[in-house]
Amino acid sequence: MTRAYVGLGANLGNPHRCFIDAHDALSARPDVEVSGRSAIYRSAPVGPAGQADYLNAVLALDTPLDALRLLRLLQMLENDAGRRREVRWGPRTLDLDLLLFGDEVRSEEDLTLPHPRIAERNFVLQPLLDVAGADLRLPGGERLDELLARCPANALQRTPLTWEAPSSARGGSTP
Ligand code: A4P
Ligand code: MG
Repeated sequence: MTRAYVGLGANLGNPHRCFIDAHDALSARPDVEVSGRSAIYRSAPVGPAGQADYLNAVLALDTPLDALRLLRLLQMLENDAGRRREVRWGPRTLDLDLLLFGDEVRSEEDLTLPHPRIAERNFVLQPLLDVAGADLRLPGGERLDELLARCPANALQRTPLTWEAPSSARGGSTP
């Protein structure tokens, strides 16, 4: 079993719904256990101007899959959410980045671990810290809280959104 951390980002369509669907799809898999969920944050877009704000969050997963198989699964879930790859860093219905996969370090085009932009992004570091705790170190030895302290301050706001669908989206109130 390997502990992996997955970053979620979305700013098109219904980002909250996409987060819940991805979470539920991962939870339903026999080869993935969702072992931690961050708060859901709203963040100012990094990349091309004129995009809507993003929702960002992080899930901790325990899995017997290897890193590439997990990445393929995440890409399948992105496609299920209607993801189109058009503009780099452009708007998206759902982006699932493999942030960390145990202590694995690799730098192939297909899969770079840790994810190369973790340290530059407070919308990744803050939710990662929520689930992993400040003591988690990257394979290079850096502590999350130290990385966050040095990270550029990009507007980031914790939302009250949860990983459960609002009752109106479940088709009615429960008794
Ligand atoms: N790839 C390599 N390593 C990884 C990894 N660790 N996890 C490859 C996931 N994918 C990895 O990804 C491009 C290629 O990276 C894939 O073929 C994969 O095999 P993509 O998801 O198709 O394209 P992308 O997401 O547009 O590019 P990229 O470089 O992953 O963008 P980022 O870094 O994810 O940035 N602003 C805010 N506020 N919040 C956001 O979440 N996200 C982005 C996207 C830009 N601005 C944002 C946010
Ligand atoms: Mg990506």
